[in-house]
Amino acid sequence: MTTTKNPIEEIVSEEKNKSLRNIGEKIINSERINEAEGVLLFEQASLPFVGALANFVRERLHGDKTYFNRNFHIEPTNVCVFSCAFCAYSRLYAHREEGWELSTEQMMHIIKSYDGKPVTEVHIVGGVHPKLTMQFFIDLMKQIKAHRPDLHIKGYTAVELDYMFRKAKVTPEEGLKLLHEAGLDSLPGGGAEIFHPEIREQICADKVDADGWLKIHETAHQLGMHSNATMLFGHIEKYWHRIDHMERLRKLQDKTHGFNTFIPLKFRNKDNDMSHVRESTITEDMKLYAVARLYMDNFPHLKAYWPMLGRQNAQLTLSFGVNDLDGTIDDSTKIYSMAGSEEQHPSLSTAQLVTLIKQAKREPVERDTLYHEIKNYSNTSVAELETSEK
Ligand code: V47
Ligand code: SF4
Repeated sequence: MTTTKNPIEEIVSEEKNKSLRNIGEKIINSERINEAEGVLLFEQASLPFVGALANFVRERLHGDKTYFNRNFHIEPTNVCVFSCAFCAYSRLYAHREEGWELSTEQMMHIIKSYDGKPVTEVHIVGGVHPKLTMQFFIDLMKQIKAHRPDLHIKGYTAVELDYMFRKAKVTPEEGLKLLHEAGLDSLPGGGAEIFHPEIREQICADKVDADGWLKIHETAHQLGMHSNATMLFGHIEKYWHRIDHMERLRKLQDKTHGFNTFIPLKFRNKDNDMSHVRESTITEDMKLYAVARLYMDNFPHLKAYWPMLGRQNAQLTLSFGVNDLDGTIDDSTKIYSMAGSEEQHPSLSTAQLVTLIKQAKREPVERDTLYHEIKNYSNTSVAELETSEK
């Protein structure tokens, strides 16, 4: 009797490289790949091979569903005590007249400008300002929640939190408890960059190290909060630094299961101290997304952040393991436009985002921050959406 192979079994069995064939079989059988195998995928696998496997895993987990949320960003300040070499956005305190510092009233004005609009999340992230205290942010969150209790506050990278806690002389546990009580619902994934000290010391030596970053996320998870994790890729790191980074996250996720999403962030080189470093190609980017989907087997979601990649490349990632495109965002973030992203005013209406996902033959699903489904737009026409957004 002959058994027929399904398309992915066919692709794997036709692979000439035995080690890659073994990896492919492991993926099909839902077995975990190890660090050496992760590096091997970067070094030796073709883009179609990793892409097909990543797409297989993505569809096994989520079918065609592609999530997005309706959110907006508040960036309280770009004044920062740190000097990350890749950052085009921050200004040192001594040059703060070139930057911005929003007052609580100005931030509440932004919050109120969304009154009546169907946003579910505010993402608060910015520079590490030496004069802004933990109490300032506690008061801000209390005011946001008093005005709009339903709005999920995803805020403050582990870098901002580490500085806040050290200044307030509290432990991560004490600090996170206070912020959580004041209204902080979850943590964004920023500040992770590349964990390995060989790279971290060259690109962001003075901010929280890998253990400090991981400790803050672990503590948040223990307190019942969820978080995301990022990786800044495509600069001076080697393949094994990427795998080392993902391995540290995978280990913590085995322990806490508190991460929602892994978000690879493509390095952009405009107007920063790493402008001499070339940016990665789209082919390299797609391979990174695919390997991330295969390696991060305990992360439910893989996100492509479209303001940094550009819309069409973000659409392409949907064939390389990605199942989340972040959100509508609303022109409220500057971190990428200042570093050279094509998206100078990142803003997509729901109709545009839904169209982008449908063009890629996927199913657009609006979610909240914790991935509860709000609405499946498969059967909603774009005309209907455009009318409802007027
Ligand atoms: O940590 C800064 C990155 C991050 C550059 O959790 C750059 O949902 C590329 O973490 N080229 C902050 N990247 C933003 C962030 C984020 C964004 C969207 C969603 C979420 C989430 C988190 O921005 C920093 C750094 O890795 N970044 N400069 C640059 N030149
Ligand atoms: Fe400051 Fe963040 Fe920019 Fe680093 S990446 S300099 S911590 S704003």
